[in-house]
Amino acid sequence: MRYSNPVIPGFYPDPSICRNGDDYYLVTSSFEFFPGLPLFHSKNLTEWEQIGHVLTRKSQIMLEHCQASGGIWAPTIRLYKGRFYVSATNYSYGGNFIVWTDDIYGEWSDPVWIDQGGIDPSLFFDDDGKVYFSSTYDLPDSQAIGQCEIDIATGRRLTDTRIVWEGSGGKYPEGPHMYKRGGRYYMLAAEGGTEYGHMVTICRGTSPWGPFENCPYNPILTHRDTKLHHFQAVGHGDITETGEGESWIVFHGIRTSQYMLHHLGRETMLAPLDWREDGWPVVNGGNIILPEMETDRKLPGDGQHMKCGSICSDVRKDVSDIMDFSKSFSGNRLPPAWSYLRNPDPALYDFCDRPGCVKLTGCSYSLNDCESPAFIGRRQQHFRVEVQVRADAVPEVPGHAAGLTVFHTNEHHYDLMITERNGERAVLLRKVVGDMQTEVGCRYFPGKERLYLSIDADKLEYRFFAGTCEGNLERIGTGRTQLLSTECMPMTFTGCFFGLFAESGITAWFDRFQYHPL
Ligand code: 6LW
Repeated sequence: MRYSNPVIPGFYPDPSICRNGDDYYLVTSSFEFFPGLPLFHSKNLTEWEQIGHVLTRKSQIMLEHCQASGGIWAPTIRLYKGRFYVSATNYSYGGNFIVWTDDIYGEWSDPVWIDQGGIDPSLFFDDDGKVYFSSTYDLPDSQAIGQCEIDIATGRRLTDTRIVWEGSGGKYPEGPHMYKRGGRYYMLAAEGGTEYGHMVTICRGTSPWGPFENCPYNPILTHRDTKLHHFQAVGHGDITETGEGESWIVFHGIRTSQYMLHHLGRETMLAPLDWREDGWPVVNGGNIILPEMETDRKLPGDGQHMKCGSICSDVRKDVSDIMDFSKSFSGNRLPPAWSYLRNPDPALYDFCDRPGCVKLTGCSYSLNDCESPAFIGRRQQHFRVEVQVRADAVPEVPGHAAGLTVFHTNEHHYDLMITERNGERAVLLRKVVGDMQTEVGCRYFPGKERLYLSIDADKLEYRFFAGTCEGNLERIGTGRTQLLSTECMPMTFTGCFFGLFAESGITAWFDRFQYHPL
């Protein structure tokens, strides 16, 4: 069979997977975006549909004032006796926690906080009923994997946290996941840092406490020595086994736009994993991971294909959608592919005011703040894509601004905005890069007519257009993808979004949002 990677394109990093019968579930990190921890479902491992989020209430996910790439890091999802558990870190508030649900389509519990430091917490349920909690463990000059036993009902630690593995020799051993196979305990980890030296390594022992022996074939997955036009930074994996006993590994990797730059975030990928006769795993037969994967295996679920929802994950498929906000929006929740920034103020959003529209009311926070401005966005999942929206916004004072943004962090975004200049309504492009801010391409659109705002993206550039006549928009300006790349930012782990925003008291109605990959 053939399939394409990434299986979930766009900013969906640190994937973790579990199986319930013929159904697979997968979660990824979400950082400062809300709701937290996107949750996906698949029957065949290659096509994923986002069915919701794990963290949907403020009582589960505190993100107030959190800096870019603070918030929710690196989850693990596991199923035990009919109950789904997710462990993750709130890097900004409270540290490591577990939530659970008995209904994967329903609400999850409030967090149970675990008294163990570090990041990337993981759960392992042993056959004897014991539950182990592992995460990173900070040493004065290095890092290791630490583990304790917990009471899963209360989250109470039953043992001290002990160092169980120092990794295979790479920096930052992290993302631990334990599995039991053939009576042996395997600990999988990420090493090398999440950048271009990233890798997946493994060790094993006869007790969950070790001692662990390093796999002689480590790293079992890395692209640190591959050519730069291939996927880079592959690592942070989690293994699942199909009902037929075949193993697969999900992990993340990046697609660079040009030499050593990426702006779409770390994306979820998939590869077959086989167990050698000596009991060690080999990923994709030892070959590199490619956009077009070919394996002699059958898809799980008899190749059953899924109907793709609004966030179809197959990069080759046309996922263009024209969004009717009032239809897609139900019970005060955004459609799953959409996010807010930090904990949203519900007073800034109205999905019922006008049919098909979302109404955003700007507040005193702008996209530059580590706050929750009026913003909703969806991830950029393709290099080449056209995005368009129609906006009804009439600014009254100079600070009023509303429009369409390419948003990576509060310090890195390009905003095509309707604002006021010299007493008239204008559209311009505001570019914010680090501590620099510039405005270009001011065009006047007096009156109150609705305006079309559009962005045309390729690997290297975003081109911004505006106008009153859909087929005839004026060019406002351009922005390089280079300056919205993760490599230009300090310690960030996210990717670009296309978003709608409002600032400073303006009211803006948006409709006919389109995301059209080319
Ligand atoms: C995550 C760590 C990592 O906690 O990046 O790639 C960190 N791996 O395991 C942020 O996603």
